[in-house]
Amino acid sequence: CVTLENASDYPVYVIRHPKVTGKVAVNGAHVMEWQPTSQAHPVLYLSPDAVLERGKAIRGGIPICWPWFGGHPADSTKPMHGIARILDWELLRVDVKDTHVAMLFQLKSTEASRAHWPYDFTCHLGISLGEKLEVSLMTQNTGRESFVITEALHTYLSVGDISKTVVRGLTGAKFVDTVGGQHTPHDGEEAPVTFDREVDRQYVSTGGVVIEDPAWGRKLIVDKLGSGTTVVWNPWIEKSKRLGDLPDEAFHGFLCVEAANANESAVRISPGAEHVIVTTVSVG
Ligand code: TA6
Repeated sequence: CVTLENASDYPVYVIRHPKVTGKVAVNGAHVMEWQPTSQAHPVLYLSPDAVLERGKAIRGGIPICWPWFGGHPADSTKPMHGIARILDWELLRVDVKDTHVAMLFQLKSTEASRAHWPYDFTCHLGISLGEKLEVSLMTQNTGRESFVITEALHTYLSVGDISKTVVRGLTGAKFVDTVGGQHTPHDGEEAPVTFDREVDRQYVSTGGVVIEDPAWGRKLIVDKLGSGTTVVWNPWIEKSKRLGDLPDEAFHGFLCVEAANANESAVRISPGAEHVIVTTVSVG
């Protein structure tokens, strides 16, 4: 049901279960694929041009952005979206149930991580793959000084046609528009989120969203816990052209809806304390 495949020194756990198929890369404990067998269309989006190399982020699935979201707050030479998605995690356990497969990965601070971020931590990533996908990221401060993190479970979702897709659940929520490197605060809008250009918004919101995909006649429901920020992103054509691991026209078929903690939702974790952020994805 869960086998480790290691083509060209890139280990990936492959899940084949009556209810679900999936792939989780050791690099970044990255959920690359999750597909309920009940679904004709893909649910997570994975770029056909994704680069599968250790130490590099994968374009698609669910990148773990941690311990910072976006650029490093003080040093632009550090990796975009932190270090968790480019380090190898250790698989601690697998549980195969009739309805789902559960996996638990661990990342502990090392000399390599301290070179980028000078704190001691243990992270656990719990993944449940079934009709519903659940991903929970636990951060434990194992050091002697508090630290502050920003984070995102950066979920790429497949849709039939982005120009017909509508995201509901963020009405009235304040947001920061970060298109083109700006960081412009906006008051909430009454209209749902639609797409006719690049969208890159960090909403102040603790609730879930519903993604209506009329082209494929289905809804995707993203819920979350422990998250004060919801990020909605579609690169549209110009940014897609600039991303070497994404086909130019791929923007028509995906969006990102991310359970995050960014901006004012940054999380301070005291020595010995833990913090958990959870996202779930299901098909309506
Ligand atoms: O979550 C949205 C975002 O911050 C966008 O600004 C875009 O940069 C995206 O993440 C992808 O980032 P990446 O480093 O994975 O190319």
